[in-house]
Amino acid sequence: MIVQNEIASIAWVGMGLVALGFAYVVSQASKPADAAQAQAAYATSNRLRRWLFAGLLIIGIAVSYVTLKPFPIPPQHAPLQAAQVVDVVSRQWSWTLSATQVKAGVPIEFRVTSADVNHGFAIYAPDDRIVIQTQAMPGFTNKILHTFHEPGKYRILCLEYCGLAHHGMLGEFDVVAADGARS
Ligand SMILES: [Cu+2]
Repeated sequence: MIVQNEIASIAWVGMGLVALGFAYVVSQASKPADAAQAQAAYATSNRLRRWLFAGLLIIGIAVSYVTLKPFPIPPQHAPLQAAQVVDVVSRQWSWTLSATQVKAGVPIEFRVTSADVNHGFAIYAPDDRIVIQTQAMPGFTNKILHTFHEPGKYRILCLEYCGLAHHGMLGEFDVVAADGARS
């Protein structure tokens, strides 16, 4: 599920509310203070702050639970039993993949390592949205598991600065429909 656009909309609404709050404070700033009103406003803001804290705490716990339950990182020290395995070796400044064509609709295990320095292995969908990423580290093999649903040409970009030609460290592979035909 792609939720970036929804999150951006929520952020814009939140920023708008904050801006409205500022505008209200500025519009009220020149009015003389009234001791009784100030006391009442202080009590109200204290009450609101307690509710806000409780609300944010509950939302934070709920969002953490819902988003971390399908934890994206699979167990690293057990076989993953994925239908396809792609070994990925990174080096300054290229990616070597054991397969450049994978099937859509079945889980694929990427085993990612590095032959020299740390790199950032990131897969981008044809619409340039990041799909999944992990570190490529010398001496370690990091496993990630992903099921592609959209056939197409996927790109690999390095997400960790790794030297002079880091920006040119690109790779690509094809995701084909499960019956083997390109769609
Ligand atoms: Cu890099």
